[in-house]
Amino acid sequence: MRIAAEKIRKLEVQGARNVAIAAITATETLANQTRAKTKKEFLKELLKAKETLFVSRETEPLMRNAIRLIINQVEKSPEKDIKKLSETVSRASQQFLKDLENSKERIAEMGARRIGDNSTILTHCHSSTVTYVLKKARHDGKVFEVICTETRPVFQGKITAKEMLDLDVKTTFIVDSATRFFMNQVDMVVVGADAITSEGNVINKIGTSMVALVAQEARTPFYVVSELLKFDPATMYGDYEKIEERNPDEIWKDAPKNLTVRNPAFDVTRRDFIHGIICEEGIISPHSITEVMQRKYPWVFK
Ligand code: RUB
Repeated sequence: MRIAAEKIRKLEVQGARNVAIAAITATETLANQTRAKTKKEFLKELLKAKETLFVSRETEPLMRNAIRLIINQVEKSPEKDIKKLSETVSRASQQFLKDLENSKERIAEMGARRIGDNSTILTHCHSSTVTYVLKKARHDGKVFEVICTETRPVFQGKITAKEMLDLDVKTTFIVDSATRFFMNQVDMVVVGADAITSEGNVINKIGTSMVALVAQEARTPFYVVSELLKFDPATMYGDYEKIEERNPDEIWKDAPKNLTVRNPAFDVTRRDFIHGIICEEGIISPHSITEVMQRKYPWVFK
């Protein structure tokens, strides 16, 4: 479990979806290899794993929703036998992963339809959901260009750029601060999400809100592609989504002493900047997120 959490913390596993998948897989492995003798011990192990995973990256409600759902299945099971309980974890994990995969396919189908033929798409950071939508659009025969921001400080834009080239998509790589310079050539901005709040605001890689601001000023449509389960129910009850602040070394390794270097990993894009959230339920307004969640995933609020 520690190894999985370390990989997540160090960004060896990157992007909300991949983080959630790695956490689910690690939880399933832990349950399969447990030495617990009683249900109480088994639950204690699972809860400890949950803590370790949750602190590995703070702004990842998809991971939190998944792990909570899985542990909840064990808590409410009348079963006492450890083998059976570990099978419960496996079943819940596999079901979650399957649902996640289905959501991705639905998002790709609808998202790909929104990609205009001969259009230019700008994206920020690396979102596996965004690149999957673009892959689907490509396979559907759409011709488009992509502009990728490099995404300081750890350059996830390079992952996006390489994936686009693998799809034979004409790709341009720019520094983050060149976004306004190119925005007038862009037909649509598409970004992923790490978290969605009850007010419909979206948290994604640092710089996303600046891209949204620039897109609005240039009248360029700005879309978010996201599984609904990136919704954070705690925001509904007053909590703010925590913004992970990473090691300043990522920005400047041997920075002068006494210099303060800050490294927030994410920022908040207000719903007014977002044309639509492309999710498994269709293209929805960020304003309707809580309603859609209550209809589709009522268990999230329990
Ligand atoms: C990645 C990032 C991605 C979202 C969505 O940040 O902000 O846009 O996580 O990704 P980091 P996905 O590299 O710090 O994890 O669509 O793959 O869930």
